[in-house]
Amino acid sequence: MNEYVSPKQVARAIGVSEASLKRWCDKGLIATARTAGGHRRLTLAAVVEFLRATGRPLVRPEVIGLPATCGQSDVVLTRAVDRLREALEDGDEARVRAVLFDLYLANHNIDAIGDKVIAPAFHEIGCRWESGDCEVFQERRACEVCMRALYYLSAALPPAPANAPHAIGATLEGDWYSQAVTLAELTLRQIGWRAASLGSGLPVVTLCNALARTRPRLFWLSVSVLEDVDRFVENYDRLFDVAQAHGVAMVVGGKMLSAAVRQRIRYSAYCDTLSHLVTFAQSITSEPGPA
Ligand code: B12
Repeated sequence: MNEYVSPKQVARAIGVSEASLKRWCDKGLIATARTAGGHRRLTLAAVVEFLRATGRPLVRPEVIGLPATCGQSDVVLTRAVDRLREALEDGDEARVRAVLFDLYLANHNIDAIGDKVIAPAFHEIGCRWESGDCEVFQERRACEVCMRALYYLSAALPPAPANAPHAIGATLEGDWYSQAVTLAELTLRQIGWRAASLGSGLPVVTLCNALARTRPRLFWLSVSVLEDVDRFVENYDRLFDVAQAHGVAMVVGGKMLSAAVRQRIRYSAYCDTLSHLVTFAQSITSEPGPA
C-alpha cells in the first residue's frame, strides 16, 4: 500500500474530476500537505478518513492501492462474519483484506471489527476444526492471512498526534496467539494512542525491561494459553510490580483468564472485548468534566 497518493489518483478512485478533488483539499475536507514544488500530497490515511466521514463509495479502489473489490460488498457486521470465515478458510488474502477494509470504510471501528467479525469468524473456524470440517493447515493459514491483512489495514490508520499517550502490549512465553494482541494495538491507535505490540511469546524478564525503559501509560496483556496457573501468577506478579512502580495501567484480557485466575492477580482493568479496552483507555486520558 502506498503511503502517499496524488489528487489525480484519488479523483479516479472516487470517480470525480481532479478539479473537484483539489477544491475539497483546499477547503480542508481532506488533510493535505504540499511538496517543495507546491504540489498537493495526500496520505492514504487522510483519504481513508475522508471516505469514512463522507461515506463516498469507491469506483476504482485499486488506483489508490486498496483491494480491487473494496466498496462493493456487504458492510453489515453480522453478515461479514461468514464472508470473512470463508475467505480465511480459503486462504484468500485479497478477499480477507476487502472484507476488513469494507467494514472500516463503512465507519466500523477496529474494536467492533475485531469483537464482532474477526473473533466470531475464528471461533467458527475453531468449531469447524473440532468437528473435522476445517483442516489444521487452513486454521494456521487463516491466522497468517489475517495478520497480513491487519498490517495492511494498519497503514490506513491516522498517525498518532505528537502528544499521544503511549501503550505497549504482548503475550507471555508459551502463548503464541497473535490476533488479539495485534488487534489491541490497532484499537488503541485508532483512538489516538501511540501503541505498539511487542508480539507473542515474550519472556517476563524482557517485558519488565520494556516497561522500565519505555514507561508507557498502559500495558496490555492477552492470555490465551495457561498451562501452569501457579507459574503464570508468579510471572505476572513480577510484571505487575514493575508496572506499578512506573505508574503503568495494566490491562488484561483473553479467554484463559477465568474468574478463578483473575482472583489471584492484580490489574487495572480486565477486558472481555476490545471495546472495553477503548472505554478504559479513554477513561484514563479524558479530562474530568465540569462539576
Ligand atoms: C488460531 C488458534 C490457534 C493458533 C493461534 C496462532 C496465532 N498465530 O494466533 C495456535 C496454532 C497457536 C493454536 C494452538 C492450539 N489451540 Co487453538 N485456537 C485458535 C482459534 C481457532 C482462534 C483463536 C483466535 O485467534 N481468535 C481470534 C481472536 C481475535 O479472538 P480471541 O482470542 O477470542 O480474542 C478476543 C477476546 O478474547 C478479547 N481479547 C483477547 N485477549 C485480549 C487482551 C486484551 C488486553 C483485550 C482488551 C481483549 C482481549 O478480544 C478479542 C476480540 O474480541 C481458537 C478458536 C476460538 N474459539 O477462539 C482455537 C482454540 C482456542 N484452540 C484450541 C486448542 C485446543 C488448541 C491446541 C491445544 C490444539 C492442539 N491440540 O495443539 C493448541 C494449544 C497451543 C498452546 N498450548 O499454545 C481450543 C481451546 C479449547 C480450550 N478451551 O482450551 C480452541 C477454542 C479451538 C476449539 N474449538 O477447540 N490455536
